[in-house]
Amino acid sequence: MTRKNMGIAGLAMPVMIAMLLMFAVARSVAANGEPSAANVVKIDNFVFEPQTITVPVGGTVTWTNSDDIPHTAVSTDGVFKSKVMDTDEKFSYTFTKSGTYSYYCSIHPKMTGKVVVQ
Ligand SMILES: [Cu+2]
Repeated sequence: MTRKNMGIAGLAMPVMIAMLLMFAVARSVAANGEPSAANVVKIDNFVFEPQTITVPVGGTVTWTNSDDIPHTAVSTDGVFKSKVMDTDEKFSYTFTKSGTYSYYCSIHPKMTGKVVVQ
């Protein structure tokens, strides 16, 4: 290796380590700050996806409206009720008791889904 190459390697190493550290920090922020992808119900094309979602007791489910028309998520038993979600709006609810929670879209009642808390 020439002296010039050694210089580049010596500079590149700390930069790479710094980038790796920044990547690790960004990842841990995403893991703690945002709801995990597993607890997200996406609404698109008049469908709740996944139609049945299972979360632990104390888990939070976040509904995200990815459709270009408004939807809601309303518990059949009145446990939770979102406001009307326009495109890209979200609604979250934390489930503190185990059970099966059926819900539907009050604007389009044929849209149904289920949250299983266990
Ligand atoms: Cu709807």
